[in-house]
Amino acid sequence: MPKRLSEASLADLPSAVVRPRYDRREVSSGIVHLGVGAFHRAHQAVYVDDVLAQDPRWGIVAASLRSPDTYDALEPQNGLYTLSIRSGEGEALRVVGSIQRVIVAPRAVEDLLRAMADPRTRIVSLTVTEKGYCHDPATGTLNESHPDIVHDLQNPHRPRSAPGFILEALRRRWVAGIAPFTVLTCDNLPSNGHTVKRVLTRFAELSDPAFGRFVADEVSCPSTMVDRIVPATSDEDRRRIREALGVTDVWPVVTERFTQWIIEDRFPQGRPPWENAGAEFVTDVEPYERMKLRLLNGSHSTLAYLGYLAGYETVADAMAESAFERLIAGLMDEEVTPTLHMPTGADLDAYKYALIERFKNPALRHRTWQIAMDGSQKLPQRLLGTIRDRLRENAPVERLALGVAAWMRYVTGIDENGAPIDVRDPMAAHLRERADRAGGSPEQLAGELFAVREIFGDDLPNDERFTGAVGAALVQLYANGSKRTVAEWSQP
Ligand code: CS2
Repeated sequence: MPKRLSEASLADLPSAVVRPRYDRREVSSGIVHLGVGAFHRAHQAVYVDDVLAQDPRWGIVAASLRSPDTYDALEPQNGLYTLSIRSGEGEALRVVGSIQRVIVAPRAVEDLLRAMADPRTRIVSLTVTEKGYCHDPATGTLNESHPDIVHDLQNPHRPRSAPGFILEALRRRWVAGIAPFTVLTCDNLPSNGHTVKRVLTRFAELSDPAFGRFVADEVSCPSTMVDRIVPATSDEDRRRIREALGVTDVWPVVTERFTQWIIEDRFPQGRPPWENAGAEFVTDVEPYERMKLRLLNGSHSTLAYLGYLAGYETVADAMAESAFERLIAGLMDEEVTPTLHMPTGADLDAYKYALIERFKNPALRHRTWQIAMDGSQKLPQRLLGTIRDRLRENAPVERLALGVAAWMRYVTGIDENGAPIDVRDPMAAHLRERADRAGGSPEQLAGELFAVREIFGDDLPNDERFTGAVGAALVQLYANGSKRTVAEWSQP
């Protein structure tokens, strides 16, 4: 049995493996991160790792809001883990050292709150996925009846939700006269900084209007655009990486070479020099966010639902099919691009070209099922916002509507062969109930699902150009299946 990756075994690694170029004992923690999943470990934690040699005050205390899995993996490894960068050309390995400590929030609430309230903590960042904001996806406002929000308002000292932890820590700082930390969201939400600020301000107001004013006036929530494709780690990845390292890393993360981070430069308490690690600081992130959400994530979700239904396990498998590639290229060029208004200098053609190549990366096994998760939280910013903009111009929305229709078929929980689909979504049970009421009729299914206001709002269900396009696509998906539908839609 090989040794475990740790401080003690770092010296045993093959020389090609990059490792921290700073003394970890000198590092202090300036960031508390909520949601220590694979994405954070392949993205922000690497940008931090890149600058700790220049400024050691920005180490990360990382918290899992639910499961102890990451703690169990990283604690015996002194927080160290391997980043694998894979493409068709091979694999490069690097050990990342920026995570100093992992906290499992549910069993160490006070420990986490203390770390967040500590004056040395100047940034609290988050990757808690869309649903972690406890908001209404269609409007971006706090869902005041969300069970975690109801709980956290009643038990502010024992929060469960990310907003609940942030507000209790901010309240402690407010009472103690310590300046608030910057709240840095790194999730794929539209105007993510504004959304988190809106959610936090409303939540604070509900507990105490004076505190609400403090949050509104004093807490900075810069928006960010984050981008790196990070599929879930597989056992095969673990095995391959163990062999290459000669030591065991229980939870390495695997990603692509591409990485991008665009951030609004609003950090009243200071920030790491992330520009030296390739991050871009701008005054307005929104055009970049919209570009990424609509082109990358919109295509991803479309590929996930159509690809899953067509029997493709991964994005690369679906994209190896020329009809899928043509559909996605058409979606991006004809239906999404006209809705984007980029600052001068942004090269959309190069971005889209690179995206197609990234989706085709044969070394990343990014499962369609993984991306299909939480569609109720993703559809509004990935497809529906684009559809609204197109309808305003009276422009066609066919391919976008096909993506929505594929989602509808997917959330019925039954695939094209009658086998069950493991639908993971906070609204899964509700969607399934509606699907069951439709009794297998695509027309009724569309009607049932359009009525879900949290996703489609009040406008889209009343727009026949939208309902007609989705309905027609759904009828075709039921009649011909996903593979044939995509082939027919993307004839050269
Ligand atoms: C994906 C994203 O799982 C998903 O929904 O679309 O995680 C995607 O890989 C990232 O946003 C890429 O930056």
